[in-house]
Amino acid sequence: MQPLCRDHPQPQSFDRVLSSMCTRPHPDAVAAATEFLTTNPGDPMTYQSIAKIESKAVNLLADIVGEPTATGYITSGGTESNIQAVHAARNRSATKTPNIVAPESLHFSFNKAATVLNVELRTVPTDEDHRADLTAVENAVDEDTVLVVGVAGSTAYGRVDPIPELTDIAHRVDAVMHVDAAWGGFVLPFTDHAWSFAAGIDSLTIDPHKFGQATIPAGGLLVRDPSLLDELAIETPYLESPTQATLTGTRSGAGVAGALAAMEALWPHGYKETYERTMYLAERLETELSTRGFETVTPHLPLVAADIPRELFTALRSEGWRIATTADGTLRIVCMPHVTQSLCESFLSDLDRLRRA
Ligand code: 0PR
Repeated sequence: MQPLCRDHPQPQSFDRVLSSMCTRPHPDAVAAATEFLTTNPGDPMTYQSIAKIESKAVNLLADIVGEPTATGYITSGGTESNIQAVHAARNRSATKTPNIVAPESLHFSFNKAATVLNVELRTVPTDEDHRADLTAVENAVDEDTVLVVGVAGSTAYGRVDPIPELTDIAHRVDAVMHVDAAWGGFVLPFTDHAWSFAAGIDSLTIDPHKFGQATIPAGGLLVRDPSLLDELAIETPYLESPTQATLTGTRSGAGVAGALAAMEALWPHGYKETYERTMYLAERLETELSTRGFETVTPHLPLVAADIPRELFTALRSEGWRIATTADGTLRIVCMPHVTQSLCESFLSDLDRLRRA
């Protein structure tokens, strides 16, 4: 049988992709996703096997973050996880004028959460190393603060906020401490930032469809105390299961099955190897770019930022390099698992040629 989309462009190849936080999925994830394409974890009493797979996937995510008793669900991605974290925190509080406090390095999904949930978003400056400024956070929280955000692997610079200190600040005003580790979650266990939920984090975003090498869509929302998830429960009169905590109704069984398969194949050794290889590449790229005289931001996780002239950026893009910039125009290269040494070398050689042109 001919594929239905035979007249359309080929699906994405990862050649020359240095901008994405997604990557080529593990083959086991592709096989599992294909097998479970027609299942709906949103109706767990009807689709019982995918419901069991989801609970295994959540348990494995809980192991990865070092809090085996954490609970949660597989979301459609970091955006849904962050929205639901804000949602749960808002519902948990009695205040009529809720606010959330986050460093300006936050992902824009929190702006969506604030708009949809009618919560005030207070963003505070980061320090000179692009991490949350603790004094600024301290000054921004008050008795109406329902949630404090810490980013663990920021979208622009791959920075990790001081999570234990932010947690103290959050708990002093009885707010939920939420960590956005959507991108960083699968590499943090192998770094000095291997703090766990034991540090008091209440909720966490960790996305299998980014560094977890799962198929899209697969995000993760975890909570330390199940009562926080109960804040999201909506009665479901037409389903056999009584309540639902998810934002969407019908969900992708493919995403859930792909997430479990990827994590079973790669946790912990495969993820550790991937982290070591991509971190090495990020450090090499940074050295190479700074040797050429570009101002760089030292990578803490596998992400390099460098100030290159706009014309050079445009020339590289027109040669097919998929590269992106931060909000202030800095080149940002994400060393995802599909990024290899030869890809980096070929990027640098194109950059050298275009720079001299
Ligand atoms: N939190 C953080 C820290 C993120 O970096 C992202 C996505 C999210 C939450 C939201 O996750 P979802 O996109 O899964 O809802 N950051 C990337 C970005 O906005 C997303 C991305 C991924 C962009 C792949 C491009 C791409 O090809 O830049």
